[in-house]
Amino acid sequence: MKTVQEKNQENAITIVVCSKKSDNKVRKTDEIEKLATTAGLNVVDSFYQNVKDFNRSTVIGTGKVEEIKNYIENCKEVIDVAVVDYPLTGSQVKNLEDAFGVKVIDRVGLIIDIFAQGAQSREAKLQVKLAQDLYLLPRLSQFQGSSGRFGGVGVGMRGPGESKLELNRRVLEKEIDSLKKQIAKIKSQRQISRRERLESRLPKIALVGYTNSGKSSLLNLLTKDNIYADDKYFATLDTTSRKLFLGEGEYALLTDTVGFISDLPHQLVDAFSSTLEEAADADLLLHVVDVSLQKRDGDKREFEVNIDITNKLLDELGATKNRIVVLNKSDKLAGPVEIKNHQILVSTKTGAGIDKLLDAIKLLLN
Ligand SMILES: Nc1nc2c(ncn2[C@@H]2O[C@H](COP(=O)(O)OP(=O)(O)OP(=O)(O)O)[C@@H](O)[C@H]2O)c(=O)[nH]1
Ligand SMILES: [Mg+2]
Repeated sequence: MKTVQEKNQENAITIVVCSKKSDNKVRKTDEIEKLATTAGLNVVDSFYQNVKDFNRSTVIGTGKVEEIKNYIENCKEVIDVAVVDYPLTGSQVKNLEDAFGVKVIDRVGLIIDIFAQGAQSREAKLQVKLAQDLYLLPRLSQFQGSSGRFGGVGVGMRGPGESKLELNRRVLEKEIDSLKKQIAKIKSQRQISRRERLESRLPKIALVGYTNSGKSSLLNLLTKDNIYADDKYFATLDTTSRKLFLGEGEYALLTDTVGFISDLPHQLVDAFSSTLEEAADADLLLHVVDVSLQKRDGDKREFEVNIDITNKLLDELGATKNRIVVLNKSDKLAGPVEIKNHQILVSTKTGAGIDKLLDAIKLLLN
């Protein structure tokens, strides 16, 4: 049997748990698979269970546990990790690992792992480390046990917080405290430079929205820049600000930042709060939406659900300023869509609708 390091990629199965009436199996399966792929996993198969009465020790029922255990044992591929699309306690992870004989990671751990792999700036690295520590704290004993059992490598074990094996609770709490202070210091330094920016009287525009909606692509198009944009979740983890020319000597400062997702782990919201609040605090928000996500999701379509999720997070962050909803990727639409007030249809790929968007920006900033 090859080890993870030799294979270079871990094989995974995903397990989707639907517990609410609003949970959509197809959407959840697609999303967790895309997250797993973004984290570098090779998804071999997906499992699903509609859970009404929770099994306290394993979340999914004993029959499902047995079915998955048999699958893993008999699969021609060596399965390295089971990704559970549901928040698990430390003991639930341990019980599932005991049953399956492979590493188990939950959705929160997976998203934090993606952030851990992608963080570049000092601030993003500190924020990710804080999120990892906040996630780890209630799971410390389980983590130490499991990392020993499954080699301490691969998904869930990477990034700024990877050398946690010798930590105890007291050391971890101290580190959390120190990280919060370091992040606050960076924030206050940024506020000084922000004041400088305000003094230069440039209005501030922030790009917000669901991950993979095209925020970075829009910044690139509007400012003729070339920052990283890619067809995966959480391509952007660092805040980037660029000057945007609005015509006749007028400029604004356009800021791109981390994207949103349903059930964004609270550890990440807490750790990235300074970045997110600052974005939400701009004079104008461009809420970017991938309008090509037209699959039905209950009474709504997928892009409409994404709008609701983003709005909810923005409300939580206290965003009160003007918003333009930018319905992006119009080039991928098969037919016409209804455009509501404050919505503008664009494509950053073809440039369609961009002039109209710039007009709306100018109008709202004046
Ligand atoms: N067809 C089409 N693809 C687009 C359009 N805008 C962006 N994309 C693609 O969508 C993917 C995501 O774009 P990004 O700009 O990275 O999206 P983002 O919102 O910054 O994503 P995160 O930083 O990961 O949250 C990339 O592969 C882009 O090339 C568009 O108008 N049409
Ligand atoms: Mg981006």
